[in-house]
Amino acid sequence: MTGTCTIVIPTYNEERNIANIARAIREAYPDYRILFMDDNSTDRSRQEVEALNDPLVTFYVRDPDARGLGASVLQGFALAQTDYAMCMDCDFQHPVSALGGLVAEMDKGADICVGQRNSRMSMGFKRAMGSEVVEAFCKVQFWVHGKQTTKDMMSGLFALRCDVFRPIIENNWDQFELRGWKVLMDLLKFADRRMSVSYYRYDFGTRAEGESHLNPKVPIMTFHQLWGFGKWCARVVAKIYGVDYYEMYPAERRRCSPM
Ligand SMILES: Nc1nc2c(ncn2[C@@H]2O[C@H](COP(=O)(O)OP(=O)(O)OP(=O)(O)O)[C@@H](O)[C@H]2O)c(=O)[nH]1
Ligand SMILES: [Mg+2]
Repeated sequence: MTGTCTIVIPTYNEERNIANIARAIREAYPDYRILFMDDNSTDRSRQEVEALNDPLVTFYVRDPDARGLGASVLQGFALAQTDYAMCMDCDFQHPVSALGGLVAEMDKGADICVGQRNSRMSMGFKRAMGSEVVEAFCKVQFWVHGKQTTKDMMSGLFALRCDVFRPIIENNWDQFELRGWKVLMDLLKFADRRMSVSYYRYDFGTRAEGESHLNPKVPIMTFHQLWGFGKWCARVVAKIYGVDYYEMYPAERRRCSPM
């Protein structure tokens, strides 16, 4: 192992944030590695990172046929060569000042440290309430299926021990929601219930620059992660949003009768 922590940052067209976030992390944490997992951005993201000329920053261009936020983060975790890996967004919604706190929790012996949002209100009232309701639903499903839950299971900021999670990722790759956004939830489906979980609270912010990538497929994919009843809910949500569920999940066309 070389160094303590790799910060895995999934990116798509983040030219207005990408160099700023790398600089901010480097200024605060001189020894952290930064691994941008980029899904073939069409803007100047790559040039922005290359101009930094920082040997601890990697711009990894992913396979265009295997795109997905979930896949990007999981692949980044599997590639990390450090004791810990942590994921965060590129747009400063996750404060750089929180990263050291998560690593300090990991140093105390945790297998995973979840960044716990003090409030979700920066997303706006409607989205924050929706997020809380969906999270409660997820927790019930996890409980019904005998799986480990955590606080803030949909947090996009969390750190983990690479030696514990690399085999989980490699052994279950095809079962993850690879285009989905709720990576922590996906990992918890396969993690040992006895693992040690710690928390670090932080203030969730608003996007600094650039445009949001959130779209109606995100809640559909989140429900799809939640076994049979979740998949049924995903089909209902797809219908509400006018999204073709079977185009998203063609393999299920044969198994389920259309609604
Ligand atoms: N690799 C990869 N990264 C993505 C993809 N979609 C989004 N991202 C990145 O995932 C992170 C979260 O996306 P955001 O657009 O910030 O989503 P959000 O935080 O729900 O939306 P806002 O609150 O409006 O910022 C950002 O760093 C994006 O660049 C994707 O398809 N592939
Ligand atoms: Mg964001």
